[in-house]
Amino acid sequence: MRVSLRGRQAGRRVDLALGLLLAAGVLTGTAANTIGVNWPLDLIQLHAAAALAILLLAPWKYVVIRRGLRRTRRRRATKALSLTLAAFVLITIGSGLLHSTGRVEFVGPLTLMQIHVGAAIGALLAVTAHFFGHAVRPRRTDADRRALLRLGVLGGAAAVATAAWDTAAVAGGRRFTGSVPKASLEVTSWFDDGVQRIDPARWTLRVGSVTFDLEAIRALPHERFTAILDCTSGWYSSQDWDGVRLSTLIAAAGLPKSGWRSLEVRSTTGYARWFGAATTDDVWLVTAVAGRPLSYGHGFPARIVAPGRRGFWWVKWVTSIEPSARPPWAQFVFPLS
Ligand code: HEM
Ligand SMILES: Nc1nc2c(c(=O)[nH]1)N[C@H]1C(S)=C(S)[C@@H](COP(=O)(O)O)O[C@H]1N2
Ligand SMILES: [Mo]
Repeated sequence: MRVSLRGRQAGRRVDLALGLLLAAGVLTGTAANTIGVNWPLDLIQLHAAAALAILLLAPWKYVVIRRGLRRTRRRRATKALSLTLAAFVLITIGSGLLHSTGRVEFVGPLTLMQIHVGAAIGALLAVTAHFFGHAVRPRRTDADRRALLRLGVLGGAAAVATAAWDTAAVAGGRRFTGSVPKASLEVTSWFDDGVQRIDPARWTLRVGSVTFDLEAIRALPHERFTAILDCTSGWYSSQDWDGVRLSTLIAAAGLPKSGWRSLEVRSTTGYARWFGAATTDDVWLVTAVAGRPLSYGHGFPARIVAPGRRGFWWVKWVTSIEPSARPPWAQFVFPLS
């Protein structure tokens, strides 16, 4: 009796720790995939440490799961859900570790990162359902000294495991975002935008009340600069771009200096992002990469280059740039289309 009670208590604590680690994985993963500038703290290493701590706890969880599966009282649906959850978590961690080696990028039609994030979302849904089945409520006694000591040991072991993984297996040249380097850009869409083959003679760009054709845009003062496109699908590439600062563009269009909070940059596909009024010096409308006009796939005739921001900000096939009353934070972190 006493033994089983203690066993169950331990199982509860393992579940609690696993739940927190999973949440930490989702938070650090999402942050690493949103943020384009380096932080003093390495998000991908924290992310890896959370995942490796889950693996370190797995043997204990395995014992708990086996006991649960043997219990005939427990409903089939509950058991199926537990196994689904375990599968999602293992796929998430496995695909993350595999991607970090830089050896595999695609599995069939999907990128490894799509599988990674998809499985993580699956795990999140399963853990929510699981929680409604049997909620783990933290108790004050969970945080006794021995438990905290164990947590410290787990943290230390996870840090050692992360450092070991980093030196033994991780691909060279990775950015702080976890992305691996590529010599040239890869034609990429956020979701399902197809490549647009725009006729340069018919393309126009609307900026406020002024409409530019391609010749007028090319006549604006261009600068050459280097910037890294870092896609959330897990690669990055440094390129030389020729473009016009948005501040120059809106001055040429005679846009009023105030009365708007962001520039709504929209693609012919409907894809849009809002750039804060204070950032127009650091965001570019570019017409060429590596000294040559953009190809159709990379946004011909004009696209955004936003140094320090992730690829999903770099709107391709731009056809309108309009002042907007929307503050830039009032958009979803990731594009919705
Ligand atoms: C929406 C949620 C998540 C996002 C957006 C995300 C994103 C990322 C990114 C950007 C990387 C870097 C790619 C690379 O290492 O090459 C990564 C790696 C990784 N992820 Fe996630 N992740 C998420 C959830 C999770 C969860 C829940 C776990 C674990 C339970 C996990 C485990 C890992 C592991 C083990 C790596 C490899 C870390 C390394 O050694 O570099 N991820 N993830
Ligand atoms: N119109 C439009 N622009 C877009 C996207 C999109 O789906 N539609 N995807 C973005 C994403 S996620 C990335 S990483 C870059 C990829 O640019 P590339 O195809 O030139 O490599 O374009 C961005 N611009
Ligand atoms: Mo991307």
